[in-house]
Amino acid sequence: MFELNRHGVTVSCVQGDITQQPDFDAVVNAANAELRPGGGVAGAIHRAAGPELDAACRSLAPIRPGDAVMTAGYGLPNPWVIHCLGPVYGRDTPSDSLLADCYRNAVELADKEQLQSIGFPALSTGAFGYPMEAAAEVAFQTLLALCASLGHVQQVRFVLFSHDDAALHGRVLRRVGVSN
Ligand code: AR6
Repeated sequence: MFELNRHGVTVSCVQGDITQQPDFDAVVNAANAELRPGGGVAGAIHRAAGPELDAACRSLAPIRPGDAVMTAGYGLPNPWVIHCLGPVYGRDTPSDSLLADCYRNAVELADKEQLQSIGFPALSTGAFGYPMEAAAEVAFQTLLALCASLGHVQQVRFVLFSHDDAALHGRVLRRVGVSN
């Protein structure tokens, strides 16, 4: 676990499952454009939330790379889910600015809805093929630059499936935090 505080916002990296973060107001779904269950994070979130989530998503789809939309969490331990469509690495271009849009739009939506805490998976780093270290740099640069403008969000947690991915995110967060 590694964390740093910027302008009253704590940004942390932990190993775990994004569907098991009961102390957070919202978790972020690594969605597909149609907001359907799919695999990876999206499959896990829809399994935990149940069929009401799939029904709620229908009127919001399709979304475009970089977009963020919000639904209730239904069977999840969180009241809210923010669904982001990350870029397919190298196909949706420029991939770095589209990935930055995801993080910016998700955290600004959470703040607009007066949420205090938001948990992210490593968007685009699974089926969408974004190299993890490069993705983590985009994520932390984007989020640290936003901290000063947030009025409600106080906790941003990155939840990584493996210990190695959590350790890598901790290293990148420390590095980005020193230079930003
Ligand atoms: N908790 C935390 N991290 C997870 C979990 C979990 N339960 N499950 C996977 N990861 P992905 P993408 C990690 O593929 O690349 C889906 O099929 C995983 O190891 O979920 O944005 C959708 O339907 C990886 O590092 O998201 C879309 O079509 C990261 O989460 C497409 O995949 C993201 O992996 C989205 O692809």
